[in-house]
Amino acid sequence: MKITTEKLQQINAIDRDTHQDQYNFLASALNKKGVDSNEIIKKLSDFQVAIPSWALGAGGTRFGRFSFFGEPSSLTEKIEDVGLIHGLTKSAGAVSLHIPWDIPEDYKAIRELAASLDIKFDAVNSNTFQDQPGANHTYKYGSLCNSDKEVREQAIAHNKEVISIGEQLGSKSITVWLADGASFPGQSNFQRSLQHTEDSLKSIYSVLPDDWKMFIEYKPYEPSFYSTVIQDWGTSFMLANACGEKAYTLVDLGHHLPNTNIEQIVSTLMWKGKLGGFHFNDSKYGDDDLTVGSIKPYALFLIFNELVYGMEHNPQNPELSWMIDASHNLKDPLEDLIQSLEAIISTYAKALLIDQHLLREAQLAHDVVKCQEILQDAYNTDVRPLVKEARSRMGGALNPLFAYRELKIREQLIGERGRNTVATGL
Ligand SMILES: [Mn+2]
Repeated sequence: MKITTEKLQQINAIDRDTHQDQYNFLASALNKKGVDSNEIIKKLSDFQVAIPSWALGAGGTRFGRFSFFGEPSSLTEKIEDVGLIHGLTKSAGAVSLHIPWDIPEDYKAIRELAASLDIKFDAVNSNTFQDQPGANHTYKYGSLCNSDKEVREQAIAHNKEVISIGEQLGSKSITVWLADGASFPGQSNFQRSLQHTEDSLKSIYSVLPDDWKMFIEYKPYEPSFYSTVIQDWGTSFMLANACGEKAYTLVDLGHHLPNTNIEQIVSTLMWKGKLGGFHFNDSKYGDDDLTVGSIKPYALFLIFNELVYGMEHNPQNPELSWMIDASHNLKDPLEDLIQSLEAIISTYAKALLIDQHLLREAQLAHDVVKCQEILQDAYNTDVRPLVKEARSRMGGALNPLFAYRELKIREQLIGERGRNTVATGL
């Protein structure tokens, strides 16, 4: 299905007057503080977040998976779903494919479909955390870190193939996340595992096209419960440096132990010019993959503060690759993604409102109270009219979730695809 401009405008008309009043009020209040709302709107409009192809169906837990009706059952349908989200939000202009779940059968047709929906191909993701049917070797005891050379070579060859698939789509980066690790003390030798991983990553890096980046993702535990080879940002940073200038660290919000100061990690990496990718989600306990902003919205704001600071002050750091990496077990995946996008753009808007000049003065004066006031003044601003205005100017929905339900998108998808379709993924 496709969303027609006419239908969307009819739905936007319901809230148009109220929105206009609220936007005028906020723009005027910001103007008095010396903030140009048009500049903020421009930045919000430019902020595009990739949707991973595995997030369009219902996810599961290790106990079970309950399908959501009308799930996309092919890569074409997945890209169409991203097109629906992008059509409403205007902030999901990219898709991140997972190989081998999403190998295109017809590259030209897939490229054309994505282009027609204004969707780019963001990072491609390799998968060495599962064994594929017919594979010669198992990843049960690790992939790039494995003590068996033949296993490592199979995993390296897969990553190289993922790069070549990405090249045919116009992708410019590969994300490597490894499940490699050990669940019991003594199971493996830390130094040998790390050495193998570094050598394997260097081999993958050696075929990376000049205009590509390699993102190395870290995670402290799970699926291994004693040690993970790439456990933290320091290990990822070290490996990225060993590979070369096109290799970067990727921060996934859920891949930290409780209470880790993620904003400080972000800041350090950007200062060193080594933050390449960023995965959004939220968590209460571990890698919970919950809707962005649903548990710790203030923590997200503090992270965005450092991202905004880095984007303005660290030209040594490249443009970041943004992606939502969440799993939807209970909600309609498309509604959940819309909620995540709303949280991301709103929090970005709040971070853009932080008066960095005043903050610096307060920091230099050691006025700790004022520093906190400056941050919380921005955080407590209701930025929703700014976000709505940005979306509306780009031709999106004033209220994407309301429009999604008014348009009866899920009902139409079930009508087209049937109730019992199942998307590939975990
Ligand atoms: Mn991730």
